[in-house]
Amino acid sequence: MKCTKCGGRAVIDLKRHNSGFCKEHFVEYFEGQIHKAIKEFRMFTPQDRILVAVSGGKDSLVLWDALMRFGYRADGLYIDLGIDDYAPASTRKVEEFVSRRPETVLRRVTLSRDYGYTIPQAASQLRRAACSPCGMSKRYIFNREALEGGYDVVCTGHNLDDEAAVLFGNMIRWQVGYLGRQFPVLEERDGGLIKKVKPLIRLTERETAAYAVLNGIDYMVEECPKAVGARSHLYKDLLNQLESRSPGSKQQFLFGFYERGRPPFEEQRGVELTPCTECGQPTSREGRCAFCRMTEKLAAR
Ligand code: Q46
Ligand code: ZN
Ligand code: ZN
Repeated sequence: MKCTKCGGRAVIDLKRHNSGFCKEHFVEYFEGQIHKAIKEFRMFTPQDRILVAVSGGKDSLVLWDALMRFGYRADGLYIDLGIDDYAPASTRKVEEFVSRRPETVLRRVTLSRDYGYTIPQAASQLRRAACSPCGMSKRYIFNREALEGGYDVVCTGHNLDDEAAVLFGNMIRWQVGYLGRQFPVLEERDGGLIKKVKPLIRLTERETAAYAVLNGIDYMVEECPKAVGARSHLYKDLLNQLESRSPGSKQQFLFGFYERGRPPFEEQRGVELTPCTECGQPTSREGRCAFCRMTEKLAAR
């Protein structure tokens, strides 16, 4: 296959765009899609201080690398979740990444040291699937670290495949509250909720992996062991089957939702936020936030 732009040898074909690219033009396409998302959804400006949530996986490391390369003021935040062998291996990937880029600033949180629990402990004590306390802990810590560090925006590495699968799951169960909030930008809210954005929203997992390999970004290939059997995998498989028969469907599904499907659900939003009486972070309930209630339960057991 030939590069659509220069006629040279293509290293990747992108059926949904009906094109193929050589290395140089794939990198140009990939970075162009990030710039386009940042602009289209008004994610941030060069003046903003950005905190990138990094896990050691390809998406977050590629995102952080690209933002620094574009000249944004982007620092990283890594949370050691204490998950079996996965956490130490992820930590090593992030440390390696940082050691090759001496100008980077990495904020680190270790759940066991800083909050007194690990995700497997929380899951077994609360008798919940690991992703439940994990998701809550990550949301809480991203916001808290961003506020304490004086950042304007938190960036996560969610891509087109992730968001299409989440949308599909929310539609299957008609989670109208979640549908209203599903967007590449969640604006800052009074009461201390920092703006959150997803600059890789126009790119797929396969494209991010290709970009990482072409740019020598070494990442954690193994997935979190707690993700095994997750419903999101089933949704991704189904959407990939659809995509292979009808290229472009996934993007139409997600971006069509942003443009035309989401507005009626958006009206469901708008709950008031008040500061948690214990930690001061914003919460939608009176009194203590969900995170403080969870950590209290863990401490009691
Ligand atoms: S890290 Fe945490 Fe994920 Fe592992 S426990 Fe679930 S939520 S799968 S992105
Ligand atoms: Zn080319
Ligand atoms: Zn709290």
